Amino acid sequence: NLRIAVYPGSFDPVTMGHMDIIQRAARQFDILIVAVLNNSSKNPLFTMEERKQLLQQATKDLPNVEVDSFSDLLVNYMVQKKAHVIVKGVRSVTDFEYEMQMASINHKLNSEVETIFMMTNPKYSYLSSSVVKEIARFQGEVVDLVLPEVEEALRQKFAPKTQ
Ligand code: COD
Repeated sequence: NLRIAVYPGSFDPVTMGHMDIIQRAARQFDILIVAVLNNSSKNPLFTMEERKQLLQQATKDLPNVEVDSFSDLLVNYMVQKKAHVIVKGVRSVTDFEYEMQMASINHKLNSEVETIFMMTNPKYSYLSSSVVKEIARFQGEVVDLVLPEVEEALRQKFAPKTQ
């Protein structure tokens, strides 16, 4: 019986904060599926394909980590993947309140699914994809906040348009 966990998110783009959770969660389960939400209501900077590709590069040395996407309710996706554990990262009280509500709803929808929380690495407690995008938009330094491939991808997204 494999212990399969899902780490869901937008990953727009993947940050060192996400990577820290991925590495730690991968040690706790047989298989960790990093699942990118295909959310039509959000307006992502990176396409689904780009977000998945960046995650695949970032996790290529972690043999028990898979990258996938979902557009369904998370609990339905969990059943489809035969996964029982949702992994969430918590940075703050604000994260906690939001995540607690999500965990309660998900438990109500499917009581076999367990949500576990991993505390952020204090090094990355301030770090989010939004912060990274904001800095990169204005040509600021994102070294140490994201992997080099992501830095390059951000540079290309925000490169001044040439005629
Ligand atoms: N340190 C630690 N954890 C972090 C850090 C950091 N620096 N940065 C982000 N995280 C954690 C977040 O807390 C989150 O757990 C995860 O990493 C992903 O973060 P994001 O920002 O990429 O993704 P979100 O928060 O936009 O993802 C939201 C979900 C996709 C998980 C959520 O919307 C969802 O499950 N949707 C599916 C529909 C559904 O089933 N909804 C629930 C019932 S209403």
